Amino acid sequence: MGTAKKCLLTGITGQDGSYLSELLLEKGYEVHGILRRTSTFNTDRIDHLYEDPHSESAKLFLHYGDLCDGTTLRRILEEVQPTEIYNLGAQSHVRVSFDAPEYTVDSVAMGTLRLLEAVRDYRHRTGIDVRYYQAGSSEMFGKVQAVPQSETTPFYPRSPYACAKVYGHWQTINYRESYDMFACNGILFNHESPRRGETFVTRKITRAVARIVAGKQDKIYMGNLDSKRDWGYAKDYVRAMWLMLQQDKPDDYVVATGETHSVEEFLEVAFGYVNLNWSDSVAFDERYVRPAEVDLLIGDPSKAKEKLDWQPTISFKELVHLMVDADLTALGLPSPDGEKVQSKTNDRATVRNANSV
Ligand code: NDP
Ligand code: GDR
Repeated sequence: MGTAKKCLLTGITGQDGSYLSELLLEKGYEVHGILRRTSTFNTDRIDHLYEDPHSESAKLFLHYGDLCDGTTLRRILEEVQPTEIYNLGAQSHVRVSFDAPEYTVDSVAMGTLRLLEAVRDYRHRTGIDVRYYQAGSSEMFGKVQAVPQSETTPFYPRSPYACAKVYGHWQTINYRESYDMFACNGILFNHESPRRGETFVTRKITRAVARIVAGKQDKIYMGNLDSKRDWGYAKDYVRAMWLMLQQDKPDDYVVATGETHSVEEFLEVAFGYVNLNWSDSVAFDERYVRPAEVDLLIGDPSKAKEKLDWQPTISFKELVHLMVDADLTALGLPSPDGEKVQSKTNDRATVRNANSV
């Protein structure tokens, strides 16, 4: 390992972890990621970045660990000695958090606390001025208190996941204020991509569109189509994470597009792109309805625009098209007119067997 700036990511195998790793490698960082041990490989989103660690040119290194295991987090910090830490790891599915609340809260809330405590001690012992990013979520706004939602809008979380994220948010502020730690909260609104997990609504839809075109599926079962989300492109959003840690002072930022669309609108654009009518293929299944819903999210990204000089580069329609294109391409099908969008992003779909989405 050389003298490059070192960063450590939890959640490196997830959607955001993969895009952030790409960005940090491009910027010359040595990237270290925490990987959960699983019985099958879970690294498909980062395989294209991985090189044999014995190679001189290797810049990406993986370490087995878990946010539920504080001892290992401490050991990895000591080993890696990073100057930037991005806490992206989480049981991140809102619907699943109602089924598995204890585990969700352990990984999301307690996991954040374990990591912050480990960082605090590591910083104290080594004197390294480490910078910390906390992956906060628009889900924290939950039940609408104001429109659009900004850094000053009160939280009203509506799921075990969102409650856990609120805890992580406030602990991050507490560590910043109590220990003078460079710690930032990103309050990120939904961001999507061809690497989005197959059980989140956008990817579930674009994957189904491609499979319906391919004749592999005829129906898609869904829950509430009325909720509205502020959907952006994940590659844009990881840039904002990095920018937060490059500022003179730590702060909290909303990252969003400032536009909102319903799930039904997403269906319309995705099915319309391949000349299909969504209502011919969509059926209702109660299992996808949440005990409490978040009806309307729309972010105000003014602060990120002004202070970070950040803005989104992909529109809602482009995002939907690029995701459908990527899912069509993954099945060997041509895209309707996606050349344009795909060449803008050069993004490909992660392909896995997901039978129960
Ligand atoms: P993903 O679900 O795609 O990835 C989650 C990552 O966390 C995976 O690498 C997963 O590992 C890892 N992970 C899960 N449980 C643990 C654990 N106990 N210990 C360590 N790692 C764990 O999420 P995204 O990439 O979409 O999101 C990244 C972060 O940003 C998450 O914290 C999410 O809650 C938050 N967020 C996401 C938004 C979005 O729209 N995408 C918006 C706002 C916030 P494995 O691959 O093994 O499952
Ligand atoms: P969300 O994303 O809960 O906003 O959390 P998701 O894509 O799961 O749901 C968005 C909206 O779509 C509705 N919906 C369905 N959702 C899923 N998953 N499956 C369905 O079949 C379906 N039918 C309708 C939902 O009810 C909801 O209103 C995501 C995650 O990435 C979080 O980790 C992150 O913090 C927030 O975004 C910001």
